[in-house]
Amino acid sequence: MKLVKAMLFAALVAVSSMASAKTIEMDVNGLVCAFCAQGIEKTLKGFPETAGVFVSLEHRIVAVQLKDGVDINDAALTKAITDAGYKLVAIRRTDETLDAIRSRVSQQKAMPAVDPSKHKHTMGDMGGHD
Ligand SMILES: [Cu+2]
Repeated sequence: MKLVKAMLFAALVAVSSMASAKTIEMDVNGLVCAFCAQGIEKTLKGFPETAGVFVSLEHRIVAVQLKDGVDINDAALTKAITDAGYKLVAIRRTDETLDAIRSRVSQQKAMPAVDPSKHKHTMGDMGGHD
């Protein structure tokens, strides 16, 4: 009986922590210039679950605010970002708003800049690099 209770508790915790995640924060490598940011933003706004997107080139952070009660699974996120030409390094789910993430990230030290001449975008194609 104890085991059943423990399992039930674990299931409840899992459900409630899933339901409470409002924002997905991701570390993404390969974001270099404003076109990268625009491309990734456009890609993520393509998900019907997305309420808003925040991209910090300086910190290689991409955050997706979710609509109420929905989530985008890790596999779909990984595929979208990989297909756009970037590398998804980490995924975190939080209750922070995009504004909270924006202000937290702005306090952090920027990553070393990547030389934008090392990559290029095709005009009109905002996603990924050659
Ligand atoms: Cu770029």
